[in-house]
Amino acid sequence: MLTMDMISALRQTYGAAAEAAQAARYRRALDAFKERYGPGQVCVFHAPGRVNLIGEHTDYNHGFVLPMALDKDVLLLARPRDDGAVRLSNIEEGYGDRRFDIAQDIPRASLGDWANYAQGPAQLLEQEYGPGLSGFDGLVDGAPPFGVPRGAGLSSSSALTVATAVALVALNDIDLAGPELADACGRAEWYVGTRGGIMDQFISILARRDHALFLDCRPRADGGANAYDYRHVSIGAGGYAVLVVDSGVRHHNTGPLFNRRVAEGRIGVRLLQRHQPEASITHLRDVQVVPWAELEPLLPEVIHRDELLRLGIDPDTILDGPAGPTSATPDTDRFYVRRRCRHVHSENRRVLASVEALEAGDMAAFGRLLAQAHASARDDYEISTPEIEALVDLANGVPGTVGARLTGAGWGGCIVAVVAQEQVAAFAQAVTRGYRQRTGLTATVFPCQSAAGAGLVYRSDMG
Ligand code: NG1
Repeated sequence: MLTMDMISALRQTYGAAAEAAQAARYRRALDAFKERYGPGQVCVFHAPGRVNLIGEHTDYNHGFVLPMALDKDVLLLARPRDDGAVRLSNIEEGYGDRRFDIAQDIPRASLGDWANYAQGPAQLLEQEYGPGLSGFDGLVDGAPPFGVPRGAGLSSSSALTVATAVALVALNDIDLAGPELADACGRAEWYVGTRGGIMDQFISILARRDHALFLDCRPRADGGANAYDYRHVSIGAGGYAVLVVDSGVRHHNTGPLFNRRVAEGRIGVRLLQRHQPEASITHLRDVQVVPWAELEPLLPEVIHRDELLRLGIDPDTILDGPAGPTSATPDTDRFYVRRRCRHVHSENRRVLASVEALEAGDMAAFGRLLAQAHASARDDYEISTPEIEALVDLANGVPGTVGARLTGAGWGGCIVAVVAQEQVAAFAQAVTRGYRQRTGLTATVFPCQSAAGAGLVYRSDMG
């Protein structure tokens, strides 16, 4: 039985139009929980995935991003335990059950195992807010069509990390919320082996319906390590839809490729430091105000490992922490420093210009920036694929498309397109049909209707 409380919680989280479908989904999840763990109280937490409008691979360089939360999310149903154990089931078959004990050093499950996304936040919270956190019995529901598509650059992994963190924080009465919680979740996710930034965790936690989040990923010097500048930017006014098109292509094990890009940015920083030791450059962000023409000559197009070692820069240790490139970088000796840094430098400027364009209602200008961002991600960051190129090309060919670009880490996954509202149906038809003709694959188009940020949705007393 769903109570009025639940209906109103669902409306607040997903909007009135989605209420009935979400109610059925929640009912199924609650039934599955009861079947697995028996009757009693249970809390339902949710954490949304996201689509990034612009600002790709800028977050870990302390740059700017503009993501938007999806209404696709991960649910975590949890019942507190008296001990520090966490038992996890998944509503989808094939995931298997997991169990771990919360500790300051939780042994990692094998690479890619879904338990790691829960173990990461559990370990970090125990280190920083323990000792002695209580665990829970949990059921995860990320099943389609409501769940975040996995491995598609829509941040399904961060959604699970964030859902686990909000559950542990709530069940243990930890005083941690907002940007501080998002920052902790960002660090917690390094546990899985990629050295990503904070974008995904921030948007999942701070999302506001029908708004994107303009986030400066550099912690503010004056406000402690967890103070960030951000503001919500209204999207959707003026008759435009944000559409996500999933290519259906998944590139597994992108961790090494991802970490490689992080390392190339850091090598760029180290080379710039050598030229300007007095400038205290710690991230590419520090040279954002310097015109690119001045920076370019200081950064080699490609630099070999031997040369780096000769300069006292060890690429094997440049990613401090658990997942250095020794363990996770493809074995190649070349680092493409100039073009990677050029992407980050130009992308940050595009994010700032995008916020200005959106706030001025200038969709044509925003569309041009999306196109430039795509070209930069493809040519300079080299993260596109033939399937993504086909989708962007098809999207640009539909009348009413303002702009389109790959979104997320890359190497497969999705594109995001901004399309005039009255062209949405025509867009979906033209793009899916064209994609099938060109590649033989099936693309899925869905609108980004942002849900509210992560947290407790509902507490149920199941008899
Ligand atoms: P996805 O697309 O979810 O793999 C990754 C990083 C982000 C950001 C983007 C690229 C994690 C958890 N996420 O996201 O921080 O760097 O790539 O813009 O590492």
